[in-house]
Formats: sequence, structure tokens, C-alpha cells
Amino acid sequence: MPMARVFSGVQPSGDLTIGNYLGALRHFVVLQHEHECYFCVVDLHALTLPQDPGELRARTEKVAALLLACGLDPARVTLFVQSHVPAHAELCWLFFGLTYLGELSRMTQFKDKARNRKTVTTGLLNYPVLMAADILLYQAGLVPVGDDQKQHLELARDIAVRFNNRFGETFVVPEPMIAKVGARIMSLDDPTRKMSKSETPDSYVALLDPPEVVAAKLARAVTDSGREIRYRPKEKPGISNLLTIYALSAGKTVREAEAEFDGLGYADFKKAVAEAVVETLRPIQARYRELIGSAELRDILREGSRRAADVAAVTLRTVQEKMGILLP
Ligand code: AQP
Repeated sequence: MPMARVFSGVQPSGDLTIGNYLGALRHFVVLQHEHECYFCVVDLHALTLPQDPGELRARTEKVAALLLACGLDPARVTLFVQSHVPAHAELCWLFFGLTYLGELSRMTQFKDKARNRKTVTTGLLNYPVLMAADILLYQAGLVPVGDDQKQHLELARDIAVRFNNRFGETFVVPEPMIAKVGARIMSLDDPTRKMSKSETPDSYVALLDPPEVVAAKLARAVTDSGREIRYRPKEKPGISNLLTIYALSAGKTVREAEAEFDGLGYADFKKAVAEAVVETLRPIQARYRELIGSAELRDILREGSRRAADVAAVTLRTVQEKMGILLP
């Protein structure tokens, strides 16, 4: 059995957070040693909500630099920008005819993001179809994601199965890879909500936050009544979230972290969490500074999109043929 191909994407919709890192990026780094990997800065996904054009361009480069700074090796992985490979948008269009309005409007993320908006674009609704195209274009068998993407991945699987049933075996049906710990890092100012890069800066630690900002944000993080540092996500969501962040940053289990802080006060605990996060971010920030704006980064992305486009073209052509497109 050949090793499953891996695909995952990251949106340049804000500053990448430790939620993105702990829930997804750190797994990419491990997977690159065992699988053929495709990682993508999904700029077209970011456009499903309004973006400042200049900022989007800058953030796209920033996210690519951060992916490399987290440890992706361009000799091992194909790293590219989604819009540089037009086959993503094309396959997405072909999938529209296989996707139902009801299944898209039921998506939790769509409902969350559409809530409180005066107008809702069809881009926001169709986001999961583009995600299905991203994954299926590379015949990826494994998709490392945080817990919030589980439902979207289910749709990608449904589309693959639907296509295979209607047009004959074509797509690998992808499996999600969701970690047991860290798959849903919660917001610092409301630990009942997911940490998100498009929320207010106090709700997350960004990968590029300087040490004093990390310490200040964690010192302000909402905790729970009581004094015990115990992992009880339902009764103590704030402390449990900080324990998870600490454990993953310090390379320990949550149980080990609990034992370490037994009897300590919240303030000392938060200081220790900040120190562990700062140490995790230090090498990432150093490598990021070398890469951002460099010719090396531009060359890596150019080569990545060339390699990705070659693979994508094969799948797209097969799909076009099966669906009855007259090829030029
Ligand atoms: N809080 C989180 N905990 C664990 N994993 C997370 N991910 C996101 N937030 C958390 C995972 O990070 C990867 C990249 O995410 P994305 O950029 O594609 O978009 P997202 O899932 O919508 O992440 P954000 O940060 O919440 O972005 P916005 O605010 O723009 O919607 C994914 O694998 C995701 O699961």
C-alpha cells in the first residue's frame, strides 16, 4: 500500500495563532517525514469574507513564511499559494453541480460566520466546496486539521464518494487527522469559544507576538472561580485550556502539567504557561525574520506552485473528461 498523500491549507485571514500551530501546523512538520505532503496558503478562502487587498497580499506571504519557520522543509513538502494554481477554482466549479444547498447552509462554521452579518456572500456558503476541491485535487488520503474543520472534511468525503458513484472510481476518499490533545484551543478571553485569528487580538496569542505581549495576554486570560489547577474542560474551561497550551508547548502530558502545578496559584501558573509559549515561539520567530521578504521564499513558492500545478492538472483533466467537457 503506498503511503497516503497529505494535504492541508491555512487561511491568510489574520495573524496565525497558537491555536493554528498546536491544532494543525505542528502536525504538518511531523507528517512531512512520512508522507508526500502538499501545504497551501488558501488565499481564495480568505476572500469569502471582506479583506483589505494590500493586507491580504502581505499576509499571504507572511503565512507562507510562518509555515516554513514552523519547520516545513521545502525539499520534503510542496508549499504553494492556492490562487497560483487555478485548477482549485476550476474543480470547485465542477463540484457545484454535485453539492446541495441544504448541506452547505447547515454547516456550523457558515452559521457562525453568517450570524450578525447584514449580508452574507455565496463565497462564505461555498467555502467547503472549495476546500473539497483543494483536497481532492491532490488525491490526498490524509488531512491534518483542527477539530473545527471536521464537518467540512465530511463534505469533501461525501463529494468524493458521490463523484465516484456517478462517474466511476476517481477520487481517494480522504480521512481527517485530528489530534486527541490540542485540536480545539480555546479563546483567551472566552474559553467557551474557539481561538480564532480573525477575532480580537486579546483573544489569541499570535505566532509573532513578542515575549512581553505573550506574557500580558496570558496574564489577562480568563480563568475560573476556585483555585485548583485541574483539567476539567466543562467546569474549568479557562484553566483546562491553559493546561493544554502549557502541556503541548512544554512537551508534557496534561496529567504531568497538572501534577507540576498542584498547589500553585493562578498567577504563577500563567507565568509558567507564558514562558513555555515564548520558548516555543522563539525559534519560529527567528526563522520567520530570515524568510520574510526574501528571494528564497519567493523561489520556494514558485517551485511549489509549479509542482502542485502538475499534479492538479492530471486530476482536473480526468474529472473534465468524465463529466463531459470537450477538451481543447
Ligand atoms: N483554535 C484552534 N485550535 C486548534 N486548531 C485550530 N485551527 C484553527 N483554529 C484552531 C486549525 O488551524 C488550521 C488552519 O486554519 P484556517 O486558517 O484554515 O482557518 P480556521 O480553521 O477558520 O482558523 P481560524 O484561526 O479560526 O481562522 P478564521 O478566524 O479566519 O476563521 C486548520 O486545520 C484549523 O482546523
